[in-house]
Amino acid sequence: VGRRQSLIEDARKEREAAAAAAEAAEASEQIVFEEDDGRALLSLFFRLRSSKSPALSRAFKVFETFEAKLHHLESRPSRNPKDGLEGLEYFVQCELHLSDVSTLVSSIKRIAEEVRTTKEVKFHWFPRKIAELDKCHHLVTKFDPDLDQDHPVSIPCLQHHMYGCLFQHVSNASSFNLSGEPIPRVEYTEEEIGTWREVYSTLRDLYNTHACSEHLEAFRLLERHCGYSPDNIPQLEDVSRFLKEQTGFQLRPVAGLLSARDFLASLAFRVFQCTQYIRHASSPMHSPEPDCVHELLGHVPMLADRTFAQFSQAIGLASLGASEEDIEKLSTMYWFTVEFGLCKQGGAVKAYGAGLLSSYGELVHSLSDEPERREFDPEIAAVQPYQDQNYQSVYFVSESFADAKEKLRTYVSGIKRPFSVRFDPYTCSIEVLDNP
Ligand code: HBI
Ligand code: NLE
Ligand code: FE
Repeated sequence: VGRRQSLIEDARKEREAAAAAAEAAEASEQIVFEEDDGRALLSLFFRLRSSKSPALSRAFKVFETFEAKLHHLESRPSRNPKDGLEGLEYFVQCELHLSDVSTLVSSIKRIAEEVRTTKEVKFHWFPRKIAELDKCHHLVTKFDPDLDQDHPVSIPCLQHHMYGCLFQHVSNASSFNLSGEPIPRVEYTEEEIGTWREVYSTLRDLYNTHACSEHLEAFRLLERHCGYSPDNIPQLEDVSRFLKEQTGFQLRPVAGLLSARDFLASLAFRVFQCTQYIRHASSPMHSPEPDCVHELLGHVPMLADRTFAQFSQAIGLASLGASEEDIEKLSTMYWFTVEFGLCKQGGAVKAYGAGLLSSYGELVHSLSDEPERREFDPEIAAVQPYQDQNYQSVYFVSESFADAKEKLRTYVSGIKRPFSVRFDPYTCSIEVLDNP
């Protein structure tokens, strides 16, 4: 009796939860989108009054309708005395689209009794078309849209490091879509241009001895063709056009730090999400968060290199639909390569990480005697602890980008996903191939 009581209690709770979820889904379209296309492993327990075929075949019609892949099916005589000798209890495990789970469960509830379920997300939704990246800008830091719209304002969540006409940057980013519209131009203030000038002049001198050859070469092109100079903060639109010609990478304005999943997903499409605002004048030589100095001086020149572009896209492709754990590892590896990577060149060690190339202080520190330098190994770099508020104490040194790309390929092939992905450059979309 105790067991039956608890089953009934569970069934009641399940009904209430389902009703609440349906109500929430109705109230917010977003929930439906979030679950769109992901896959779920669903375990179902239910009871049919009769073991005769109509009840059972109706139940199986439901699984068929939702194209659920049956992984496990088990039945046993019902323990409910009401069912007499006829009834059976079923335990089914199946795999189906995440977005179909609630409809399948409610369909089963119409024909069966004591339906109980548990669901496990098998993989997360990810964009398949480049236009779907417009749905991938979940900010990790939140802005207050009620802030003064006309005056330069500080950004509390960025720890007062940045400032500028925040409203302009946020609205540029949140309304932007990738269907060919140009990135809105920003008018920077004299003070902002002053900050840029100071960082630009200092870094430019240092690049000759500290930056890798790929960065130096692209930087020369950017000065010649893209308005890079101490007195001008280049516009994302112009830079994006330049990059598109070099490696097919394009820029997309973004309002701040994105979730690692969203940020990495865009790399799969050769889209780089860039902030447009600039760091605060009081700390020109280092900013813990990305800003346009970091994007334009650090990332952009590197994205103009063919092999580096392939490396970046490979991390992005590996992240699509990956588990939380693998996203964490990929983003840590991104940190120690794309952001803070060093490489060997002509017998010396040089910087290629954007976080180094945009920070005078850390660029000097990274090649000094202070930090530890280790040979790049993705397995190790993916789990190396780091902090993001100050200089790194460990850096990873690659033999070359080609070598880093090869090592990444090996690492990525060890990541388990129930499918594989391929980027189709003609349609800018992701082909998904089911792994048997
Ligand atoms: N978002 N806008 C932005 N810029 C980044 O560099 C960035 C991000 N979100 C996450 C992130 N970087 C890191 O987690 C990477 O390691 C992926
Ligand atoms: N520390 C870098 C800079 O000052 O430009 C930014 C790092 C962003 C991850
Ligand atoms: Fe960055």
